[in-house]
Amino acid sequence: MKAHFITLSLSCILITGCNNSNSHENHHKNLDNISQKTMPVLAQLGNLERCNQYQGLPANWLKDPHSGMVKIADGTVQLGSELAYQDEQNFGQKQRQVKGFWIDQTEVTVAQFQSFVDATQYITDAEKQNVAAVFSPSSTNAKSWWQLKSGYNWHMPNGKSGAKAKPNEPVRYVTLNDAEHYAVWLGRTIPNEIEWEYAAKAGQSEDVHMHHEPRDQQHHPTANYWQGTFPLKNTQEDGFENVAPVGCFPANAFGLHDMIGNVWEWTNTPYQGAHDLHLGDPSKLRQNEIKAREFVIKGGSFLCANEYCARFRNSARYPQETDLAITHVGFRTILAE
Ligand SMILES: [Ca+2]
Ligand SMILES: [Ca+2]
Repeated sequence: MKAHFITLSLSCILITGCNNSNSHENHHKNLDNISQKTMPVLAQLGNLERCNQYQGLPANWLKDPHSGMVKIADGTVQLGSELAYQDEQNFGQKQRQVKGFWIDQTEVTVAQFQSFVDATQYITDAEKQNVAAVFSPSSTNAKSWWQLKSGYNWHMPNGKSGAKAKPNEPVRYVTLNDAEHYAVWLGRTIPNEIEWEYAAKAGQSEDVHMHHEPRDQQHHPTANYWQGTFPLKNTQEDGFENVAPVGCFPANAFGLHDMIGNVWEWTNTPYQGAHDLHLGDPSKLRQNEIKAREFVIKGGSFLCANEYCARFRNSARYPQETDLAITHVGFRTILAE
C-alpha cells in the first residue's frame, strides 16, 4: 500500500510538473497520511480509570508487527548514576550512543502472553519445574520473605487457590528464556540494558539521588512501588499492594508506562557488577563470584521500598537468575527500526 501511494504521488508530480504549489501540498499531505497510517494506535493509559478499562491487547494485535509499540529515535543516554548503589556507577563512556528502535508502550501483559501460549502451546519454565520464587513475608522472621513454592506461574501468580492473573496485568513468573521465546514469536527481541535505560531516561540527563522516590509535585506516587515499612507494612499510598494493571501511572517523556516499578523487566545483558571496566579498585565494585547465569533486570518493582531497596529509578539494576521465575519480574520487547 505504501509503495502504491508513493508511486501514485510520483506519477502525479511527473505529469503535472513541479511548479504547482497545490500539487506539492497534496504530495506532502499524502506522505503525512502514509506516515500516520503506519504508526500504531496506542492505548490511552496513564490513570486508574484507563488502566482498569484496558483489556491488555493493543490495537491490531498480531496484525501490525509494531502493535502496541512506541518508536524511539536515535539518541544518547547518560548511563548509570553517581549518586546511587555502587553497581550503578559508570566507569566507561558517560554518554552512550543508542540506535533507534521500537519498544512496547507497556510491560507485556497477561493477555499478550496468553495469545502466545494459545498459538504455540508454549509451557513456561515455572510450569515445567513446578517451582518459583514467591514473595511470602514471614511474620516471625522479618528477614525472610522469599520461598520456593509450587503452583505459581504466569496464569496463576497467586498460587493454586489464589486469583487468576488478570489480562491487563503484566505477565510475571517468566524466566528470561520464556521472555525470549515470546519475543522471537513476534519477531522481536529483549532490550539490552543500555537500550532499556535510554528508553526509561527519555532524555533526562540529571542524576537523581538514590532515595528519590517517584512522586509528582503534589508528592503523589507516580509509579507502583512500596510505601511503608518493608516487608510487613504496605500503606498502598499508590493504590496497589500487589502488582497493578499496566499503564495506571503517567507515561515518561517517550510515552512509556511503568518503566519504573510495577514489575522489574528482563534485559539480555549479563550482570557483571559495575558498568564496564573501570579505574577504581575492581575488588570493591565487582562481585568476586559472579554467577554465570545472572542477567540484569531494570526499573524496580511493586516490592521496592525506600529504606530497603531504593531501586525505583531508571539507572537501578539488579542481578536475576535467568532460570528462576519470580513474583516481581516481567519484561517488555523491542524491535529494530
Ligand atoms: Ca504499591
Ligand atoms: Ca516496570
